[in-house]
Amino acid sequence: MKRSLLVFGVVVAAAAALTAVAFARHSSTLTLNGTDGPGYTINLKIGGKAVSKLKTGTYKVVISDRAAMHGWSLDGPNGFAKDLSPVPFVGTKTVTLKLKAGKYKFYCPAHEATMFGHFTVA
Ligand SMILES: [Cu+2]
Repeated sequence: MKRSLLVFGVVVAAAAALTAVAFARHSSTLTLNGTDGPGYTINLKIGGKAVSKLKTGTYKVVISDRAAMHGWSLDGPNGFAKDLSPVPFVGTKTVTLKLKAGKYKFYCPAHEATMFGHFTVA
């Protein structure tokens, strides 16, 4: 008797957890993960994959700035320009960005010629 109640409780909890995940997928904004450093590297990924195309909309952007000598900036259409993590900063910055259609370039402001990447929002 006690065991069957426990099993029932676990099943109910699992169902509740699944429901919560289903809701989260539909209601929360997608997260983009940007990094700079160590070394001369800069990236922007979504779900572990390099970002190349995104749909227009609102995104949570989490930048992991791993080097004081590097930063993480983003340029886009119509004069869009955001310095998400300045050069001396090391740590994590989180911002919410509304991305409109166009071409975007992320780069390190100190080494823009070699540390950059592009993606398109459509
Ligand atoms: Cu740099």
